[in-house]
Amino acid sequence: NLDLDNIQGDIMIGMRKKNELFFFFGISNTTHFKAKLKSTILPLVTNTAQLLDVAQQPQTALNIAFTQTGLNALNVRDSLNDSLFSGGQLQDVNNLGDPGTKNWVPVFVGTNIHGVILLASDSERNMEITLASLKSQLGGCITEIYELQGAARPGNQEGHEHFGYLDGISNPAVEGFQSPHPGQAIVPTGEILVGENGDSVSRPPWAKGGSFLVFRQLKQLVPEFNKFLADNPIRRQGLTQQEGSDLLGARMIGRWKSGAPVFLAPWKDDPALGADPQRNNDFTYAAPGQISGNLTDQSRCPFSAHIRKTRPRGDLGLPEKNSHHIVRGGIPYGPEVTPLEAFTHTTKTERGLAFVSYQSNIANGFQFLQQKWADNNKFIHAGVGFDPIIGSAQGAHRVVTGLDPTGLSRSITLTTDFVVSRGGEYFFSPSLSAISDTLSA
Ligand code: N7H
Repeated sequence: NLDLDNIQGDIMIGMRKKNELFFFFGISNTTHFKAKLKSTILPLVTNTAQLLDVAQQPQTALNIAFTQTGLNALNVRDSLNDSLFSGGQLQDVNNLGDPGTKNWVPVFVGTNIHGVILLASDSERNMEITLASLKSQLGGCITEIYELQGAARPGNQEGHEHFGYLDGISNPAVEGFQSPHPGQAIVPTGEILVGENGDSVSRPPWAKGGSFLVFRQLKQLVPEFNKFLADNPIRRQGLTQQEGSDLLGARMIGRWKSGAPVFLAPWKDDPALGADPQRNNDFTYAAPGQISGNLTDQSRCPFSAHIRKTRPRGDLGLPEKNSHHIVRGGIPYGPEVTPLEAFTHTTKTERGLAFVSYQSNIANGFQFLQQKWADNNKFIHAGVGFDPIIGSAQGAHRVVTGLDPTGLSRSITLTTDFVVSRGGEYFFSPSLSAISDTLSA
């Protein structure tokens, strides 16, 4: 009984187009912006029902979200009661493992961003036309602060992030909305949507059906990551050097490049498994016959693997009742690795992931996964080390164990962060009725 016409489309299913553009803006004239929000922007906002129905899908989908300073600029005085949102991401920097803001894009160091418009289209040209028309219509009432354009990678890399791994496989199913694939978490509606069943925080009534949007610009050092794999192959009889390197990479993520989970395919990639939604997420880290995850065994998947750190599945007991799930959106940005970059093992032009996550509570969602799990070398127990992909120790070297299946207690010291945070911001993605009746009123 969710009102799918009223919930912005990116939150639960994602706009899923080949191109996506993030346009960050400030509000310079409140009265005019409110009028334009209602007359120009609201009619373009894509809701969830529209994305579900192929016949209704717009050529260019649009969503919009606001920061706390944006709500202030709109004279919306009610508190959403999420202190991380109210403070903004800059105030949270020391909890996220970033080495301060020295790597941050300067526009994120501050609280001047009032909102972000997300545009998505299979046609880059249509997306740009929509943006140009928006800019000209909003010209008198906003300031243009920043744009980041993302795109699916070319050819058979479509759907894969820049390190080469298939992404977007595992997102939770929202109760009452989606029926889960095998292995998918089912979460109460209120874990993702504010004011819905399972969200225990008191919210202003207009916030119902909205969600907090965490944005992070995460730079990826791809040639450096590839060199690390090439230099440190897992050595095991029967594996070539290349296969040993591929195995190390797969164990850092918890999945092979095809998406096949290492827990189900521990030695070699299995592209048929990776491509099969009935099987590629169907595991709990429990051995056959066990009812929860096995906290003594990482032979099939390291405890530190990115997907095990950020969703420990049965390791925290089954059924999976913890409140730390997020819905991930986002898209790769930046060009493909050039031959020169590959040859010199050095990134020359920035590329990475325009990371987006949705949750009803930032401290339980994104921040928890980053701080309490990925950056915590004692999670899931002492000796595990950092998440080798996104774990961060304020720039210090990171020790990781469990990556080498031929010596599970061996630790590896990572002297490079292959993912570098360029900062971001915390937003609220309101329902369409909140836009029309509260934010533009
Ligand atoms: Fe992660 N990667 O390519 O290495 N991620 N991630 N992530 N991530 C996942 O299962 C990646 C980041 C989660 O349900 C896959 O859909 C990269 C942040 C969660 O089993 C791959 C970056 C956070 C899951 C990557 C990045 C998370 C997940 C496998 C940054 C939260 C699902 C595809 C540049 C704080 C776990 C899939 C589950 C999966 C990669 C960032 C969280 C390939 C490169 C910041 C919850």
